[in-house]
Amino acid sequence: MITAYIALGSNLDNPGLQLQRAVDDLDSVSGIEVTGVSKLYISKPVGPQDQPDYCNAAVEIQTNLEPLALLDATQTIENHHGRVRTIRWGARTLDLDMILYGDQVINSERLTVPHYQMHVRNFVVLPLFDINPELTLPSGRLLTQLKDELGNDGIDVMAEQYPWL
Ligand code: ROI
Repeated sequence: MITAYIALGSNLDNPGLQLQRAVDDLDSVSGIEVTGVSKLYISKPVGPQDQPDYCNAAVEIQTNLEPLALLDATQTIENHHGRVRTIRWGARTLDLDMILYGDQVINSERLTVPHYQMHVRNFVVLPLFDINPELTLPSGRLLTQLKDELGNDGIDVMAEQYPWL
């Protein structure tokens, strides 16, 4: 079993509910067990500003799926939530980003782990910190240090305890 972390984001079609359903969807995949859920956050869009605010969260999972099989599973769930890939950095019903997969570093055509922008996104780092404040990245960096650097600009807690809604 590998411990992995997945970041969740949505800013369309009842974002909080999209994320809550996505947690259940992940847990119901054979080979995935959700073992930790962050608080639910609301955050200002990073990138194009002409889109709604986001809901963000993260989950910890135990999985026996290989990285690309896990990616397939998350993309299937995104598609079931009506995800349509249009413009880069545009609004979306559901985004599931594999942030960490054990302590593996992966650079393949389909997958980059750790997520290449996690260290500049407080909407990823704060939820991870809720679940595991002791987390160390494969690079040796401490999550707590990243969190202190990034601060709380543009992000607020919407709900503390899962189920959030
Ligand atoms: N901005 C916020 N606040 N939250 C996200 O999940 C998010 N996801 C994205 C982009 C468009 C970069 N901006 C975001 O993909």
